[in-house]
Amino acid sequence: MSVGVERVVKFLRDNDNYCILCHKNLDGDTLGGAYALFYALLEIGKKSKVQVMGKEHMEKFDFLYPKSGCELSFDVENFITVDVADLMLLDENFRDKAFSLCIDHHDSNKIPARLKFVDHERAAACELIYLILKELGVNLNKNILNCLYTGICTDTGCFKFSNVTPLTHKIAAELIEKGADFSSINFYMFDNKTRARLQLEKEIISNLEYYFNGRCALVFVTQQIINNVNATKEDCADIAYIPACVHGVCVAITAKQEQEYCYKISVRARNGYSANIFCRRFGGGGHEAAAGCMVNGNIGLVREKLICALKEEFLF
Ligand SMILES: [Mn+2]
Repeated sequence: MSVGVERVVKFLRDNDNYCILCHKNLDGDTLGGAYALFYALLEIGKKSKVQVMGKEHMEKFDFLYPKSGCELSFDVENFITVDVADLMLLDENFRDKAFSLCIDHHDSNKIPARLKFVDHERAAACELIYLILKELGVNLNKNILNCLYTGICTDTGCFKFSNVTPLTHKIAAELIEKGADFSSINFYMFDNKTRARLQLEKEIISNLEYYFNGRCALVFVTQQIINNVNATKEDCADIAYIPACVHGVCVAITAKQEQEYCYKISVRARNGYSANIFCRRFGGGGHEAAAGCMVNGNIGLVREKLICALKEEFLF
């Protein structure tokens, strides 16, 4: 059961010393949402810090971080998760914390928090953060504007995914009106690419496999491919959209090798096919249009498992 936004604001006003947790596989929504909340708490005189999992770092998100000096030292009293659907998306040493507040937009949310502000109809956790900050009545300064805009544009694929609602555009319009650097943010989030990334895209395109009259596309991205083109972890982000943009493809699967016999599967689906339902067969999940799971085996076995599941689930 989700609480109302007034309850969230009461909690934030009545307490202090927050640690805001982002999810693993850092993205613009979890980081932008966490820092928007951080900057807002700073505005109302509360102490907080943002905790990124492991040593995850993506250069393109560097502008979201505060300039040194506004990080205060304090003993954490309250843990808040932003955009985190599952405890497995937190580092082990954070999984057993008592979570005071969970802010999320995943249908599959399983975080055992005292207060849950969860709405799967919101395109991004940053939409929920926006609603909280409006209710809190803080001035949306430049840092907050850019953080919220980044979360919303990245989680909606630049306002193109089916999760976009009229509210998404209304919020974005207000952020732009107040001075969010939308044009530069969109360029760095979507158009600017390293040479290694372009080489990786070339490899992905040449390794695409098509099934079921071209309704499914599948690609294996092995460690060998990644090493050959010298791609960093950041270069490998968001590759799942590539097979999904092929004409006629309704279900697109990207299988990225994590270990010798373990593949991280990212599914993109359209036209009534559910990526979430497909991934749940393998113990994963996500949204209707985008979901993920892990599948073990060598390439041959993983391919067989995926194709078999496609047949069973979607009656191809
Ligand atoms: Mn999100």
